[in-house]
Amino acid sequence: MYEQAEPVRSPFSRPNSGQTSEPPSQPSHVHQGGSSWRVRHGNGASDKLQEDQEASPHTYEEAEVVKRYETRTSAVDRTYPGGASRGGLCSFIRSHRSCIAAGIAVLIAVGLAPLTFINKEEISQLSTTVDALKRDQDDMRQLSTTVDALKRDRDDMRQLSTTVDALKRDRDDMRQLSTTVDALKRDRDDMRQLSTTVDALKRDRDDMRQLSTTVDALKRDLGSERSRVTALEQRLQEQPSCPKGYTAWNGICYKAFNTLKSFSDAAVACGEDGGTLAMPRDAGTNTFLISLHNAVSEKWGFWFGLHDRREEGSFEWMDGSALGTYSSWGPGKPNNGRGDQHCVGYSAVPHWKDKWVDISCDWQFRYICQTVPGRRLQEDCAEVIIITGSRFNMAEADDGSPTAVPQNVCDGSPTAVPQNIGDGFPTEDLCDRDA
Ligand SMILES: [Ca+2]
Repeated sequence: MYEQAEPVRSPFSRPNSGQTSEPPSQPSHVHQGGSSWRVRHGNGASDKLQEDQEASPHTYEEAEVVKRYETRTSAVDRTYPGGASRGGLCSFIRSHRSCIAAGIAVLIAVGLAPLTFINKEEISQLSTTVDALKRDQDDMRQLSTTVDALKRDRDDMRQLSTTVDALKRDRDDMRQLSTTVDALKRDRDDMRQLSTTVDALKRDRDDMRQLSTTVDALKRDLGSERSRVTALEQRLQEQPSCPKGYTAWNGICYKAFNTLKSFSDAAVACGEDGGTLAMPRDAGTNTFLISLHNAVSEKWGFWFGLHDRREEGSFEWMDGSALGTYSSWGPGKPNNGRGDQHCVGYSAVPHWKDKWVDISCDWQFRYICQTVPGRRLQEDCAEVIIITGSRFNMAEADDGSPTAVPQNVCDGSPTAVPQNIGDGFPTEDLCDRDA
């Protein structure tokens, strides 16, 4: 039992224990100390034992050693019963000190030999264990370092995960933001198109305003034009028109008659229409008369109102005025051929076609008459009415309806002023020459 308890602490806590060779001291000291080490150290080490007693706690193994020692001392006491001869014992020990010491040394050597062997193995095993434990410790340290690093990595991973989550949220936010931006871009494009449309509508509105202004101006112009047209129509109705069959040219009415007459008879016929033979005093009128009579006949000549009946070579118009500077004589004309060519007309001969020629006044020619607008032909005058003392003729108006006209329009008299015809009534036919 001693060998089993001893190795637990001796190799490390007390490296020098067991190497002493001093004999044990008195059993009473050993017993009072309660430690196996005090047994081996003897009385000389009592002070040190006392320090060990105070410094080291009792252990189970030490208690066992003390118990065994007590057992031995009891046996010694029993070998020397009563202990009465303590002085004899001491003298015995002093006398046999060397022998006892030798015996104790032998005993110790015998007891420590296997212990030393066992301790070496145990030390070797413990050293191996310690090395293993040191390696384990190092491994643990490395493992701890690794764990710490892993913990840091884990923390980093957590932070990274947090960052990744934040980035994901940011990504989602960016996606939503991108979607919003796209929507805003579309809205912007729509706004631009809308703005363009609005601009176009504004231009259209401005155009409409201008158009409306133009329309208003045109309406005003139309109103004024209508008023002017109405006034012109009224003036036209008020202005006298040409007699039936006559055509107006520069305010004078002309007619080409497809009837053969001498110059004098033609002049009388024109007078019956309230006019005279035509008098082409200028080139325009002359051209108009040529077209007028050619429309009636291009194969015959036509009288017009020029003659030198009063004085040879002194041509004058029907109203007595001189020929003037304008003329349209044919080649070689006037030549007063045969000495009796005193009347003038348009020639139909190819050599003088539409030119003026002086010919005999007795020749049978067609003729052209002229009169003033408003004059009524006698055949159009139906009857005479007396209106407030004045004489009027009933005549045919332009639209064919009967109307009252001053008497002079029928006979060419210089009198007659139109009066109120509302209260007039027919009395007699003054267009009849007998009236
Ligand atoms: Ca003549």
